[in-house]
Amino acid sequence: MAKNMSELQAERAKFKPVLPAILKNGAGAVVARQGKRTESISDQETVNKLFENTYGLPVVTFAKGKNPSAVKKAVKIGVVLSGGQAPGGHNVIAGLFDGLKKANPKNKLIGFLGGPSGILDNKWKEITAPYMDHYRNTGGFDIIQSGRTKIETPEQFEQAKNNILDNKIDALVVVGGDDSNTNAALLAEYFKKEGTGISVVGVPKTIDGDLKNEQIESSFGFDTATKIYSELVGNICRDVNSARKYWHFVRLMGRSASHITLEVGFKTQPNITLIGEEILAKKMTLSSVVDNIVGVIAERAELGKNFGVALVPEGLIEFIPEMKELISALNDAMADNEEKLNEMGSVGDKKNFVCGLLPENLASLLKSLPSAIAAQLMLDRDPHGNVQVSQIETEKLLIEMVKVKLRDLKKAGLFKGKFSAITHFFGYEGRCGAPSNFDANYTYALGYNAAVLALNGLTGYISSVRKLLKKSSDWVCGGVPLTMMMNIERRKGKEKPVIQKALVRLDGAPFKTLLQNRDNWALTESYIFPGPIQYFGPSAVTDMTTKTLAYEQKGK
Ligand code: FBP
Repeated sequence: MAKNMSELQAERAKFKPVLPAILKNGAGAVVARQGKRTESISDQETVNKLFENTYGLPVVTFAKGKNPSAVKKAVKIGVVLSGGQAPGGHNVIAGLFDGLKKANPKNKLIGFLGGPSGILDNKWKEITAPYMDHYRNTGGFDIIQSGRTKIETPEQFEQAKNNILDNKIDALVVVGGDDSNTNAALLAEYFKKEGTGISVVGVPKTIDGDLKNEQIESSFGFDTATKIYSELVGNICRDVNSARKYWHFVRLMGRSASHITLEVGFKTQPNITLIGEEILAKKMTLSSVVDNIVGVIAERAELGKNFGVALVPEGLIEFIPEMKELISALNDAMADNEEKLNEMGSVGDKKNFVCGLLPENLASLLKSLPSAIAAQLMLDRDPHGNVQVSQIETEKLLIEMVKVKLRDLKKAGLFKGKFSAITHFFGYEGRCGAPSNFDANYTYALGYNAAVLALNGLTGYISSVRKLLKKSSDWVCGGVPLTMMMNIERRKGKEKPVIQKALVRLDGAPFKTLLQNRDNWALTESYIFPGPIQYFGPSAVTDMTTKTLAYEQKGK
């Protein structure tokens, strides 16, 4: 066993991902079938104008056929890992590496270091076979690290182009979420406009599960991360059921979408599963969200059950209309006054300054929040203009408000129970876990497929591997135009083309399944204890993927 390697890692190193049959013989045995011209999901005219050279590309599906031109010339490909870590990133690079070497042993793969800033600073490392082997089937992005730098100014686009041309790179593969793939689309457009011949191909990554559509059934990492959180939440459910004295409030990552919370809800069946998208659709106030929680706590208390588990999506705060309005106004005010705010030392000064810029109702809402939450709402935005919801302790805010309401109910003789709460936040714990069999196979296929897209000279596409509920050998491969997934949204105070996030659909089968069950789960102890991810053993345990995918794909 190599130094610094656990027993599990040593065994996992031997795992051989099973490629979709269509990719098995390499790029030379695959032809790209093109579908019809596509349109962006909305704002077609504006998106078209912004992507004059890459708009409207057809969806591509790979089929068997001889393709000598994809393997003839030796090429050099650059890869970058962008944004938050997600289990399986190393296998994307392994698939890319193997796909390139199978096509032509002289092909080269280099990895830009530390995310997109590596492209701008020209920091890279060649991925060689022994280096790659050390990382196969492992979690993390440490093979070349990641970062959230956004390539946005004209100078940065020019710098990226020059560095890529100087390194004689033929194609760039961007492994990222919606924001990073938006950046990939912009780079593809710029490189095409400049006549560089450099292809850009994206790979759908994010534990959040919100980069998906008809052709992208799931982003990678969602499967493993939700399995890790479900193990932890299942353990808490069992602890709660054993001790019967605490309420546990668990905030789960997922930024703007509640897919992770919903999936963990299915896998563990806790008493409360809050879904941000539902709260937005029902235009619920913070106070009414708290009333609903209090309702369940009080009903359980009547049954003598002063315990339970509640799941809270980390993006919840952004879904409550009044908070959403406040965050959006804060985003604009902070973007317009970035320099001034940076000069201010104390949070109090910042709050006073910002309150002066907000409409009266929003200023008083900000002032009414506990000071820790107000400070967390005013933290710096990420480079894409997103509020950093991972830093906002919504579960603590909810508990404080629940306590106040229960105190009032107690005074009125309407609550005779006890309420003692414990908080958790699970996010970073799941992002670098060793990929499940599903994610190990899926990411390897996505990377290999990205190599085939690049070797065909395709640009402005995201790697698409479909029919994910089938055996991996039967998966369908191809590419989806990035512009097809775009719309116009307000970012950092300006209208921008971005890939639309796939939120939980309230008319979708996963959410409807929650609706059918949640009243029962609220008052009973229907908890499920999924236990840790299994890498060895019966296929029903090792190869199953998410309930979300199973419900979404049922009947398709
Ligand atoms: P990506 O969208 O880049 O995959 O990141 C997802 C995520 O894990 C969110 O769930 C979370 O809110 C955020 O990253 C945290 O970001 P950071 O790692 O910068 O703290």
